[in-house]
Amino acid sequence: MCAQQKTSADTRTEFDAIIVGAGFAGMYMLYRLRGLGFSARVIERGTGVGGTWYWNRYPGARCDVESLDYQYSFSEDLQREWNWTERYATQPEILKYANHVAERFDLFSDMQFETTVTSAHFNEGTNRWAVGTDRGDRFTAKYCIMATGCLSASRIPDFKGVDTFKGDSYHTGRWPHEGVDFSGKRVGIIGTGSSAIQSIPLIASQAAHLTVFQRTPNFSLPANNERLTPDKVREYKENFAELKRLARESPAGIAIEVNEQSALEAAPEEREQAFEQGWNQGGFHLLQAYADLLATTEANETVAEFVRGKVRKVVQNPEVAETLAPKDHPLGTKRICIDTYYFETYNRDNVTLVNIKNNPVTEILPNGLRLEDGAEYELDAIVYATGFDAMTGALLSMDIRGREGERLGDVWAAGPRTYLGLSVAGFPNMFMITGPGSPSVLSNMIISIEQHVDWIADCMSYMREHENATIEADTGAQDAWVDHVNEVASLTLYPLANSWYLGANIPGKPRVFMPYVGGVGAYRIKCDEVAANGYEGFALDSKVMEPAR
Ligand code: NA7
Repeated sequence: MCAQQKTSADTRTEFDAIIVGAGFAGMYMLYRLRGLGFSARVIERGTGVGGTWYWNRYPGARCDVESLDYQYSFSEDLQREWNWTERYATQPEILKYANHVAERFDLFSDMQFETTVTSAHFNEGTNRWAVGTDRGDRFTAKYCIMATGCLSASRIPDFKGVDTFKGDSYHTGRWPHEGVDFSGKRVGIIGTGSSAIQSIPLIASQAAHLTVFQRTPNFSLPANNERLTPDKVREYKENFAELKRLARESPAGIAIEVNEQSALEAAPEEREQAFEQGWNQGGFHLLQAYADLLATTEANETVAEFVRGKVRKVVQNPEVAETLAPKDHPLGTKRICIDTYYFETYNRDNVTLVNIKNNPVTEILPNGLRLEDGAEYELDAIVYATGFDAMTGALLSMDIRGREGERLGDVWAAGPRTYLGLSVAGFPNMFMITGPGSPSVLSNMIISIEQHVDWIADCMSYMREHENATIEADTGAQDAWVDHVNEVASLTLYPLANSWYLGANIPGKPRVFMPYVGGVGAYRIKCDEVAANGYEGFALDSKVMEPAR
């Protein structure tokens, strides 16, 4: 079935809630609201569900959280009937899962595809949101729920001449659905973040030549991906409820045990052995070796040097190895990448690494690109693996206006300010799922999505029961939360890196550490306490009742 056939045939324009985005957040939000008897419409720009997994179809795209951990936990039947095949699921498999969920719970009938929300204005007379789209729709809803994703506004830097390129160019986050054949082509890839690190080995195996333009080397750990055995899957399924409980209470939304010992207290040989074991286990396991690896620069340096040593061992050309070995930020302060044969790829004859740290791309030419020192590279295809306007980009791409017509873009001119990452003062009845100021990208996204969706659904039920027309964050509570988010971030190593967590990848974007580093478990307790105390820090208004519909 194609998306046009799936898209809602419903002609209503008034709903209890408009949900923007049909990724994992929007899908589960719709499921919960339906179950509670609220009317809702999901508006989605793409032709299908899946969000990140709909858009990021570049070769080698996989989740960096293990598949058994990266799945919904709300339905026992769903988890029992779905079987992941690999330790780290590929993008096609995750997209298949998203479609399975949408079909299994009949979500498509309340979804509208190929539609971009362009505006959302709060009407103080009716206490309703007016939501406009690029197709001319005008919806109204009591609630406007932003399920727009943290990494959905893809970004090509404004290089001079981007449009003059005569070959084919692609952004990893907007990959063609039909795939790309690079056979016989001279390909250039700009960027060495997670998307590049996953796609480089596959593009290199196909292209005539691949030139990698690297501004900042990244720490990358081997996935050690493998087929999941039936025993492993059975064991996970049998312990599903307990594992999910542990994940919800954990710092990062994944049920893993961390050694309580300090890396600095261990003897060098013992430490080497512990790191080797973590490295061989694959993925983020290396970080479990000691409790303080992400806490102090000294402890961090022990593991960072271990990883640099691995790069030097794998990459045969010492100069290339040194260029690939990250030294400008502590390990983990930029999103760690999980790879399959990334560093090995630089031993291929058809791969060249170009360090553009102090010699940036100055112009895209009709047949390639030019660097600041005048060097030119002839290319048949360019892959922009240049990332996203993270966390705020998708929200600010819409004209969102709250009380007195105030624009979200103006309110956030110096960086995002939210209460709990869920709500913004002055924007009543608008919720964000995994918004800035919540653990979001520092966690297993599905766990954080479910927590926010459940909190929002409970809040809407509470308001219905108490006949509240609006809920709105207090400015004081919001200020206190923003201060807390900043304070805990300042106690960590995160601010030491120029990361997209800080908006540092976008020239001119205010440098504010956007996700909440306090941990998923502690954050959940805080949100639950707020709700249990009658939505402490929010103003609930019942003076103006909803108009009859
Ligand atoms: P990332 O992680 O933001 O990576 C983008 C890469 O592009 C990164 O290496 C950037 O270098 C590079 N970049 C960005 N702008 C430029 C310019 N102007 N010139 C050269 N290089 C540039 O995006 P991904 O898509 O790889 O991954 C996003 C997340 O998806 C990832 O963290 C996982 O959570 C999944 P920089 O480091 O800024 O120097």
